[in-house]
Amino acid sequence: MADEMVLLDFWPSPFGMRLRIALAEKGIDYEYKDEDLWSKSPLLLQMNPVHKKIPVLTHNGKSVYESLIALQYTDEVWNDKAPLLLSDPYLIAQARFWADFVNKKVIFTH
Ligand SMILES: N[C@@H](CCC(=O)N[C@@H](CS)C(=O)NCC(=O)O)C(=O)O
Repeated sequence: MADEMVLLDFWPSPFGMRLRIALAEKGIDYEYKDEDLWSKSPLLLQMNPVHKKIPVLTHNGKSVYESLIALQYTDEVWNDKAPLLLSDPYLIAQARFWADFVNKKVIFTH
């Protein structure tokens, strides 16, 4: 049975963009649902009850949220397709630095 993937997102979100890029790199098909962050859907509230934020990746009905955790999950589940991190520990550290930089410096609030 094929995996059922849904991405709850908001198109300008850099956090959602991370996941969209990773899913594209890995060639994973998914249903895209754009959220209205000013009127959040019951699905978003149900799937991310802790932060109530996008992006949320649902995989066969189970939700994964926080974009870096969802990226890591994607990389672990589809570890045979386009690894997201290189094997050199220094290059991995650099990639993690920039991921952390986006977390700390890119702010989207309403
Ligand atoms: N640390 C979170 C940040 C996610 C985030 O800030 N999402 C924003 C959109 S870019 C959001 O859902 N905002 C709605 C809100 O704050 O209620 C992640 O990496 O997934």
